[in-house]
Amino acid sequence: MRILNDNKLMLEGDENTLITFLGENVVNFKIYRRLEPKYRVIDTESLRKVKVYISKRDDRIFAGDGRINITYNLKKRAFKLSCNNIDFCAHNVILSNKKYFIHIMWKNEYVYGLGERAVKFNRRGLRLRLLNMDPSVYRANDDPLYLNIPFLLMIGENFSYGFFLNTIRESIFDLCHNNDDKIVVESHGLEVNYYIIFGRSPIDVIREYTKLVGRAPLPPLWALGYHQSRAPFPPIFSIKMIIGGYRNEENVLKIAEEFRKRKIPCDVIYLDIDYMDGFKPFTWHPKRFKNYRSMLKKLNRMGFKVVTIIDPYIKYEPQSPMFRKYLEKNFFVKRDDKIFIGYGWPGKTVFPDFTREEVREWWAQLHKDLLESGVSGIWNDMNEPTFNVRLFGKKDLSRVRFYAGSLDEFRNIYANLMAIATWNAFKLFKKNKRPYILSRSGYAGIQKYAAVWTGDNISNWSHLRLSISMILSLGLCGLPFVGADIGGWAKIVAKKPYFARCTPELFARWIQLGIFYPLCRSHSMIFSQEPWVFGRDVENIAKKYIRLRYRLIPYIYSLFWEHTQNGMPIMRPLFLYYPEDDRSHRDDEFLLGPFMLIAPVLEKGSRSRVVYLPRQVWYDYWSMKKYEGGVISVKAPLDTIPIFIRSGAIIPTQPILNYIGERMVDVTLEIYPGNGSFTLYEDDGITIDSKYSLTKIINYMRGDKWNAMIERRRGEYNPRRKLYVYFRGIEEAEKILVNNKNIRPIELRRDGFIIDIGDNTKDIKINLSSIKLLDK
Ligand code: MIG
Repeated sequence: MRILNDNKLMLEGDENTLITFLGENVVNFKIYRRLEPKYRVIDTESLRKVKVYISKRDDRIFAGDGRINITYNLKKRAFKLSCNNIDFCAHNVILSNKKYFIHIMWKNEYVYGLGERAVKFNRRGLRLRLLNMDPSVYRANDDPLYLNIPFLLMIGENFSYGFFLNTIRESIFDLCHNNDDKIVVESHGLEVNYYIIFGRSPIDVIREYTKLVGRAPLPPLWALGYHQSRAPFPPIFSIKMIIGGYRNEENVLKIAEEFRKRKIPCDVIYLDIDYMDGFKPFTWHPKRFKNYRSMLKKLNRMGFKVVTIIDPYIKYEPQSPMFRKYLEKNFFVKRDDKIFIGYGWPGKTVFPDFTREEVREWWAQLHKDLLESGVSGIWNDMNEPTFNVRLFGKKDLSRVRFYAGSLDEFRNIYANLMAIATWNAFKLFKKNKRPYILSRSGYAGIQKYAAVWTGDNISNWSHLRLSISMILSLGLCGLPFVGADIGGWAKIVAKKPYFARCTPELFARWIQLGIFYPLCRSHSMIFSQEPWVFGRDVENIAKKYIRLRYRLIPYIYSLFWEHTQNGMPIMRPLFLYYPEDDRSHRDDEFLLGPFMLIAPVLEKGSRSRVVYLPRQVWYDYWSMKKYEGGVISVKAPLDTIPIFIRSGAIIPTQPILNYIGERMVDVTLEIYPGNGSFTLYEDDGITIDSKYSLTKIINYMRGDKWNAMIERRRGEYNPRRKLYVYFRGIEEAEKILVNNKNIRPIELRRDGFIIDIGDNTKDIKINLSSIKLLDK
């Protein structure tokens, strides 16, 4: 072994081993007979470089940077990694039959990750294949699905570590399935390339992992509002038959008006495949959407954004000169040397070959009219890619290939490449406005370009529950902006035939959970799932919760900013904060940001819930009842989802709006007894290079004194709002001092009071003395 330069080691032999130490506890291993750069997801060396030492004793080589140390056993050809004197990873690598096998010792209980999966949250005991596929409606345990990510997050007894397989190719992860103490990763090709990330806590691992693969940029603020969508019946039998969907201009406008009339906040309306002419992307139906421009204008004026679906399809039209031109340019996926013709919604279809840059540029250009006439977002579906939508008749996909290589080698990255093309379209036609792209498929890194949703779920209770672990897992894998179709999408499940219409009760439970999804979208096939279709009671429940979502926007937006800083997801499993607490390893509860614990009701007919609260003080959001942690049981009538607030929480809120940006609004900081801190992020919410402002808030209690410090706003953006502070959980305070001046609350509430602190162009110190907390 020799040192190549400061942070690289090389071990030559039958296989070459190149080890690169990257800042903050990250090590990259490249073991190869032949380097295969085109199959890597990332080629980053951008992390802080460190200096490594190396020494040899007997048949052992020791190397490291002083923090992470590697011992290589020459005889056994095995690596041992330790950090801060914790031995955290022992593994070896074997090449066999043009595949590399990485054997990792893992005796501990918890293994998370691998992206979007409908299997159990803790993956221990499973063997999983990573290849993007369209399951066309999935059920629990179907695997794989649309979106795979070769990242594992492992939680040990006093440490965590991450494993990222740096390949776009198919891989198989055996997670203690064949062997109880071993994870075996099977990777195709003559190079195996992986990163090992050490962390004291899982939060450290996520931070470093997302530094490698990239983080999601801030979304446009409106995308954090409520989204409404509906799908037509898939036109499998005849393209003339379409039912459901928002199938004409009047329909779309009607839906929009209903939201405003009923005062249910909503920002986004989706147009599914039936807005097009014969389902051809980049067309509008000449009759049903004849005046689409004026429709878009009206909607925009009412405060709605419109998102249109775009599938990776071009209808096979050999008679069209345009089509022939692109055919000649080799813009489409091939089979052997001929163009590959599959079936999409337009019928016979060809598929853009996004592995070519010219194709991505051409595809971006195709968005001109959509984006210039008032469409605000693009929804990419069928991008696994799905080559055949016919019910009967399989297409032979062997020998289908891209310019860059075979279908199997490149399909995992197809959706990312399509999203990049779409991202370029926004750059061209929306200039400095933030893109909004929603993608079904994807791979590591998709978060840099698109939000994702969990595809064709089913309107039943098991999918309500499944949505939690699916979104949590995507969050751990670096995708913060994720949602599941609220209410469930599929109504007919063909594989084991049954109907699954969303019931009023299920919708009520789903919407009260769904407002905490980072992406809050109701979508369904054929049957309406707008908040008012399930009767008065459920409409009121939906309204209550969608309004709560809008009240929480400043908090949620700040969490998206936090993701840009440290990679943290918006929706978080409890174990991120309490990794050593076995009972925090669960998927029937989760945290929204650091402060809100949500315990949804997941069973039909149930009107109460058993909740686990990690050891510390929590407040029931609704009643302000105090808990010290442990297992509790709470009432949960149909209009109530149990929510608990961590002591010391600081939650910035705003008034209810019909849509984001409707008017300027003030911000109220809801502060709970205890110690905590939070940073409020604000900007214009729309432009990529917006100026921004940061406000740090610190909350602390000492004896009968409660203090809060709202620091001077930093940054160049002037949010032009006032700040209020709502102290919750307090009965009275003898004195309220704001920067040493006595003031009075502007409003008294049952469970606290609100004070006006104006603006924070200067530091603001609030001192409450001789306080009496609510005693519940
Ligand atoms: O199966 O465009 O996941 O959200 O409504 C049909 C029609 C194809 C699948 C998507 C779904 C969408 C539907 N599409």
